[in-house]
Amino acid sequence: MNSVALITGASSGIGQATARLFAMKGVRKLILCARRRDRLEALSAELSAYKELVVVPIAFDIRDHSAVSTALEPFQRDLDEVDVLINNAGLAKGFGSVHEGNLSDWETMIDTNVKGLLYITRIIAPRMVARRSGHIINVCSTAGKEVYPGGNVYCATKFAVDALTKALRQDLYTYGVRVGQVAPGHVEETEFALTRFDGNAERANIYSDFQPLKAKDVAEIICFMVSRPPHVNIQDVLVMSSQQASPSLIHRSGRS
Ligand code: 8X3
Repeated sequence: MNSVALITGASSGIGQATARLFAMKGVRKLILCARRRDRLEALSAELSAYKELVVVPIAFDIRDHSAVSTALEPFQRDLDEVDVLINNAGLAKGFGSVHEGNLSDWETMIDTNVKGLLYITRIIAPRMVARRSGHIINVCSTAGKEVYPGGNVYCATKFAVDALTKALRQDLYTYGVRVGQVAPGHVEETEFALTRFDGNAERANIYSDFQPLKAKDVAEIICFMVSRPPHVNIQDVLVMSSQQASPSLIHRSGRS
């Protein structure tokens, strides 16, 4: 994989696992974006073990359009080179009914999961169109396929991601730019549950009685998608652990 990849939400979970796997697979340059500079720098230091790899860590809050533009401004030449964009940044906040919902949580999810994805895509996609090549992978969710009680706004943002993947595919396929998504169910080794339950470790303890996917499982799928020959576009991969059959059907029979 002699490519240049940009990954959002690279400081943890699926983004971090994808960065590690891409590094191992020999990508030429990794542009790692996330909010937390210290974590990005730690990951960059770890990946500096790959001598041929150039790592460009860029810290910004994807929810803030002007922060996105300002942070990316000095990196125009790196951005011009991006062959693979992984729109991974996303989160869930809250797990209640709409009539009791928290507006600030809604805004955080909509701004990150939908608007943030659009801001980055609007910057990278025209460069891919100009080069007539590139590959965009969005990280969707089973929550983008089916709603479940308490999921409401999070599900709505992931339904939006699902729609944007389809729309981008239609917009870009005649320009040689591939578009696809992976829609995972429960994934451990991420901050998903802790963020959803506002740092409450007890409530976030939702993986103790079944084996969910691991971040690396999803990274491997992303890696497979982007390493297909140029005539192959994998548009959508819905993936859950063996013990999960839908967002709310989980066989809590113990961990493997
Ligand atoms: C993560 C999966 O089911 O908690 O997107 O929404 S779920």
